[in-house]
Amino acid sequence: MLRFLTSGESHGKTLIAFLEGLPAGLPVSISAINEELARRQMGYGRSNRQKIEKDQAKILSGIRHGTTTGAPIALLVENRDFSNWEYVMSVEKLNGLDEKAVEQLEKKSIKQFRPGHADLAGTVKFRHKDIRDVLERSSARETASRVSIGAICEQLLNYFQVRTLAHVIQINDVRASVDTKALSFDEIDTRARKSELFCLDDASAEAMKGRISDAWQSGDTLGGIVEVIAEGLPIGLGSYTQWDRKLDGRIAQALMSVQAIKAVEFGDGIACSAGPGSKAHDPLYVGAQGADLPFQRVTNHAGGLEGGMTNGERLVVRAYMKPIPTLRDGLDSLSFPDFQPARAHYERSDVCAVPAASVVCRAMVCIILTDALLDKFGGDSIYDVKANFDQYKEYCRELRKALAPEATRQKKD
Ligand code: EPS
Repeated sequence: MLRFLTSGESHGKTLIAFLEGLPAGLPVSISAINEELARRQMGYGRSNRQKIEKDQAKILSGIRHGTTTGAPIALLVENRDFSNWEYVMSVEKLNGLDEKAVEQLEKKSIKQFRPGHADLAGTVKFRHKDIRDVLERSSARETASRVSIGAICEQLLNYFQVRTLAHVIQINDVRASVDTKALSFDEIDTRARKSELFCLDDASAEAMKGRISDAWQSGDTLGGIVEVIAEGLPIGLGSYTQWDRKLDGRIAQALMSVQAIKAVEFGDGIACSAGPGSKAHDPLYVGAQGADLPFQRVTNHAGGLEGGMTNGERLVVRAYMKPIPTLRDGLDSLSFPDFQPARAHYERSDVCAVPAASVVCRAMVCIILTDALLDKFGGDSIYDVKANFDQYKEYCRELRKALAPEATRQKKD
């Protein structure tokens, strides 16, 4: 079983992450991790915090000479902003405060809840005396840890020719007018990587930027939709045999755990719920000789998952992000600890973090897919995993070979 944990506060000294359960012998590129961290910091509409941070993962254990050892991996990402928060985030009890410390503590104290954030429930639940104890850990800054872990997992997936990408399909009410079903993996990936907003359609991206500028002017924030795609997945990752082994459920949980994600959709799940069964499912036909799988699909409404398992088609999952709840003018709220009417607290914040969320969502999908792949093919060494994987691929090819050549039928439109 793959396990990972993160630790760290938004303005504390560092973010920490642990990853346990990778096989030994996987080559890991640190620069590939740092490239993903840099992408997470991109996107039009981010706060000035991103000018301070230059996220880099420092691997502390579990990798030697560029290769996993099978031991737990520990890594850290420094918060450069910590130098401005030394007193506020001090681990030691503060005694005999000087003027600078008193000023910093007063300036950074939070006395009003932000509706939509974890502030209210978190403060009550943990009986905190300071809302900051909630804000610091509930902040999306923590996603830098997840992206680091996801970027390591992605390298395991790539080892097995499984590729993943993410792109932005909507910001506010502007939807990219691109049908990704008609595009190859490489086309989608290349176009997303060229765009400042990771959006495939330049005209929509310009309109999205306009919406973000307007929101910034008016002190508002914007949400949107991101799509994660995975290709090259073997058939049968996940399982139908128990509720918590279902891969769609596990991916949905992982995506819903990303800050501000409020809904998840696989394939054409939402549209299909309004139509008949005859239009909702994906007819099968026999694939060409030499193909990895004997079965092909006319459509992919299921988004690559049936019965909680991969079915060999492209995995397509969308995550819906609400607008960030930290608003410049604040909503009507209550003060703490006296619960009097007050405007919500405002602290420097992003106007729109949808592009960043696409990087985080891809990382989460990579983590869950890696776990599912190791669950099916796992071994202590990458060579054991590869042997199991290759043997299963061969079994799938044999299924096709057993069919008469004339069994191949043309794909219907
Ligand atoms: C966040 C609030 C802001 C964001 C932060 C997430 O923090 P700050 O007040 O320090 O600017 O910038 O995101 C990051 C720091 C990051 O690296 O993504 C929140 O409340 O979730």
